[in-house]
Amino acid sequence: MVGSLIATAFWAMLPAYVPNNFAVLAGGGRPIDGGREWNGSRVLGDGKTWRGTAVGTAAGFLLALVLNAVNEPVSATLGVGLPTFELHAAFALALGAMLGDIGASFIKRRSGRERGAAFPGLDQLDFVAGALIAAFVVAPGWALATFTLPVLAVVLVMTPVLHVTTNVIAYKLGLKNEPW
Ligand code: CTP
Ligand code: MG
Ligand code: K
Repeated sequence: MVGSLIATAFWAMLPAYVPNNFAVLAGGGRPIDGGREWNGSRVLGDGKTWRGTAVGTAAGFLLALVLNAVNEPVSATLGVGLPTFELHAAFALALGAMLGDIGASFIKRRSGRERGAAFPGLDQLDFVAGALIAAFVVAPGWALATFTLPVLAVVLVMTPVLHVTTNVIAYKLGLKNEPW
């Protein structure tokens, strides 16, 4: 029961989990804010780029297609009815994750935090909030059927743990400048 909830939550959120990691790998190039400032601080900062956002969104969307393709054998193996992704739900999860992260950078800059500064709580849940809100707006029927309250509860507990773990690994591998 708990195992199938965790498997479902992890599977449903994978298209929202990978965009940030691909953005880290693809980052660089023109910042989204074009270097502009607002009230003496950058609007978003150099850590939010067009390339990172585009590659991250594409990676999340493509992963959803791959997950759909392997849904049957994986569901059979685990004995769990894993969700399949409607196309616009897949896109919403991926882009929403990136937009949540961008929104968090906007908040960080307004609160005087430089690029890369930690904001505990926000750093771990910004992309989850963005992905879930986007999914519920763009594909409400799919989102309601997939993110039941127990699944949502697992997502909110599991995500910060996974986020902290993957970022520490990316930091140790030299892919990220900070371990958060
Ligand atoms: N990145 C990107 N575009 C995005 C998100 C991330 O190019 N939309 C890349 C940047 O190279 C960024 C790195 O991924 O530096 C790490 O992402 P993140 O930790 O979100 O950015 P920070 O550099 O820490 O900046 P911020 O303080 O604004 O979060
Ligand atoms: Mg960071
Ligand atoms: K972030």
